[in-house]
Amino acid sequence: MNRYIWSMNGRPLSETDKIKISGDEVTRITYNNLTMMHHPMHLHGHFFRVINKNGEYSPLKHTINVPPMQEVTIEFYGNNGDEYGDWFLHCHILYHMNSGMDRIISYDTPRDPRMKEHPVSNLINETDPFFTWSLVDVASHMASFDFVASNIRNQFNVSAEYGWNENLEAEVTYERYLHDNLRIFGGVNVENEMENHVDEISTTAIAGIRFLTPYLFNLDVRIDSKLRPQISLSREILIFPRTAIFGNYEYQADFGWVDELPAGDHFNKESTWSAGVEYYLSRDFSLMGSYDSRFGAGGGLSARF
Ligand SMILES: [Cu+2]
Repeated sequence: MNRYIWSMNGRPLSETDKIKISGDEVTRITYNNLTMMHHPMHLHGHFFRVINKNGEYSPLKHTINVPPMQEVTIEFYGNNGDEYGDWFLHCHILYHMNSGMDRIISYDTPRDPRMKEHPVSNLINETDPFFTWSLVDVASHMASFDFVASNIRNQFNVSAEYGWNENLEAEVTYERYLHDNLRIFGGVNVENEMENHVDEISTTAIAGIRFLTPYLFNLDVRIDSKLRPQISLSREILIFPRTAIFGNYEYQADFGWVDELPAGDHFNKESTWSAGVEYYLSRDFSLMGSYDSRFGAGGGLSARF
């Protein structure tokens, strides 16, 4: 599952200032839709002219659909100086609106005093909510749990995997989005020290970067508090309408900088990988089968909520 964010000029409402306009001038806005979806753009409190080939007979509208990869230009004149204060401009697909595809158009006049109870910050907060989602896998070889809470810039992750052969890994991280695809993270990782035994648990602090690469690979580069660098790469690909394959590869190097390595070793490595297939039964449930180098092979059920 992925985050869901919409913006205008690459910026969601919560990261912009008002667009200042003057009631004495014609304001012209050109929408360039570089997405593959329609965006019906609505401006509150105005009828604007849609500039098209009809010249003087250009239609007056309060909402104009901007089709994928099309350009639409509108203009308006502050209703001949009658308008003042702040006006909301937004995509009328409500889940685009709620995730940042909006602006506030503001005349160079005082705000309407009746709007005192409704500061702009309320509106902005409404377009930057936290969304949460979870995933539970229960299979013959392992069980896992993932939880994500995310708004535009911040994300909290909890994940845990337990193999019935007594292998465990759990992680809590906070991520900060620097860019759509790049974030820095820090947190805590818990893992069993010895293979197939959970009586010795190692807890480390971790920090690194996560990057969604071209072709949608999830790259995770990190170092832990025992100064062990680790890189991992994962990807899920939908190969049929309800069938996806997925894989994950993880490589950790240990140069013995903090914990001494056994018997005079100077270098230790640990690589783990998994690969599997998932069949979507419904929005909430999937059948899955996978092989994991720690847990072995098995199959089971995934639930999303
Ligand atoms: Cu939209």
